[in-house]
Amino acid sequence: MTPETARPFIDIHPPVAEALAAGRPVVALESTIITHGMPYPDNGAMAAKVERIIMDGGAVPATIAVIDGRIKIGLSDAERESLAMTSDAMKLSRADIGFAVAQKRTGGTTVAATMIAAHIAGIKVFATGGIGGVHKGAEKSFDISADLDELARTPVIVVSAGAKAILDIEKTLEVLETRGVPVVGYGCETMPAFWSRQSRFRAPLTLHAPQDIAQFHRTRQALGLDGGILIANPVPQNDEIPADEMAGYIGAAQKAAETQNVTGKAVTPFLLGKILEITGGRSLKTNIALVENNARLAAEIAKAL
Ligand code: PSU
Ligand code: MN
Repeated sequence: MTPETARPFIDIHPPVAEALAAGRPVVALESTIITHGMPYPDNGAMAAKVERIIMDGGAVPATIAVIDGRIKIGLSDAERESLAMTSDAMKLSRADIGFAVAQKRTGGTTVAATMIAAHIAGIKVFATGGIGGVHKGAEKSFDISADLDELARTPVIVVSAGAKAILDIEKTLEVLETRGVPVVGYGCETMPAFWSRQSRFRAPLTLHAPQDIAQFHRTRQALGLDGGILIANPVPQNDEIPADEMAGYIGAAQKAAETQNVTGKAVTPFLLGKILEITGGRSLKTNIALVENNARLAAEIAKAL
């Protein structure tokens, strides 16, 4: 897709269009987290709150989704709430966003598809929870998220709490390095692990200020280096579930996925749902807190750009 040929398929929400035209800061938000990442009504409440945080941070939020075949850059409150209630929405990545447009379907965009749409619209910063990555056992299943390839090719700064800890973080970091994706720990030397502030792995790079992230992005652009930057922003201390405690829950969820033969696109939503169930909702609280924390930082980066 190029901006020119894609334009007929895209609706830019008026406040987002105005901000982009005036060069004011805009932050993109994904919607698979709404359609497949959290249950109703927490998903809708989270999506509204995150938009509010970005506005309070001095930027304009643009939640991205495909609704009845239209690529939406920014949703109205009614559209966002209706998406949160849609139980049969597709999960759209690079492989299927074109299908959803052609077939006039509705779906939540993953990190990969949100990056594609954000870039077409000219949005440089995007906040999510955790990116997809290399699944545990990928040497057998070949399950590696399209998010990693997208980071390698599309120049958007993705603010995350790292890769979801259900993944093989070490292999995920290896693939990102191979594909030339910079991974920056925000204010930390250790790679965060989504629900937990720390994993067993070092953050490849570290920066301490939004201005430094903005300058890094501009420098990469000037050097003609393709692709995005992954920011790994640890969940606030008060909201974290420590990694050794999470390991047990993740192991149990993984076992359930194996027993029930869950594969492909269903794996990530299944594991997130199972962990929510096992932790009695505590993992969801942490997930919401880390998305909010990422939205705050993304607004700062968008302003610095
Ligand atoms: N972050 C969350 N919850 C989610 C996701 C991210 O806190 O549900 C979604 C993102 O949209 C990400 C997707 O792109 O999970 C990864 O799915 P997969 O592993 O199938 O590529
Ligand atoms: Mn997958």
